[in-house]
Amino acid sequence: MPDRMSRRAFLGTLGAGGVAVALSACSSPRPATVPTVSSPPSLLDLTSIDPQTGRFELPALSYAPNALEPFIDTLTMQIHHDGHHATYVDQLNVALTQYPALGMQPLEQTLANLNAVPDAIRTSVRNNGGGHSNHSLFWQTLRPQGGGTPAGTLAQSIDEAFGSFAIFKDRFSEIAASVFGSGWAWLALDTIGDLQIYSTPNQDSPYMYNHTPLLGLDVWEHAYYLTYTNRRADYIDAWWNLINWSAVARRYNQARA
Ligand code: MN3
Repeated sequence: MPDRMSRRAFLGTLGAGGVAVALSACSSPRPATVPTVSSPPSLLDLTSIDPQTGRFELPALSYAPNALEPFIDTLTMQIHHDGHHATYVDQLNVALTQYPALGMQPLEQTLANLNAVPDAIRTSVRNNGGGHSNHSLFWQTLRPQGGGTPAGTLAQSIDEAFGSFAIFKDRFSEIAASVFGSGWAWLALDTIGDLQIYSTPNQDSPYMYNHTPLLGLDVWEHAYYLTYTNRRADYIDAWWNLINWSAVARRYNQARA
């Protein structure tokens, strides 16, 4: 598969050091050299800095912690948002205290240029900044009574890229199930505006590849263990019932605008 090889090589040149497995979105062959495009998709900001304190903030959930029952239980939501996510934000702020200029720029820009982050805090920014960004998207793309299928341009693009929504769903679930250890599965827009499904380890983010994440599934055990114990596949199946497809489509349209 020359396309897959070229993409892996391409990702490697970006130097973020991740081991994301980029899967070809479709079977059509693409030239080995990625053509230059006039307007790559924009990296949409997910996080914001409190102007009063100059620090990154934990975003509030737009629904109650029990609103995603029975698919994600209340205690998991509380621990995940108020505990895990809050800790990523706190640790990111600690890392950035000695580098105020870095703390002023959008986190997504920092993640996209990790090599420019000082050695002393690069790992912390990667893990905690990635964690903050990833979880910020995760909450936004869930909603009570979610699920179903996307509509509009996103639906068309998923059909074109993967063949059908059903194939996309199967492939995404497979990738999520096969993450070894802790990590994420993603639907992201790559640098030439194609949809890609792949996984990242730990808290690595699609922004590290200059990709725009549209939908991410957290498959760390902390995301599901209380209800699902070791049955990650059941959690993945349940998560499809919560997806806020209009939020995903909005990001897709904004990134391509
Ligand atoms: Mn998590």
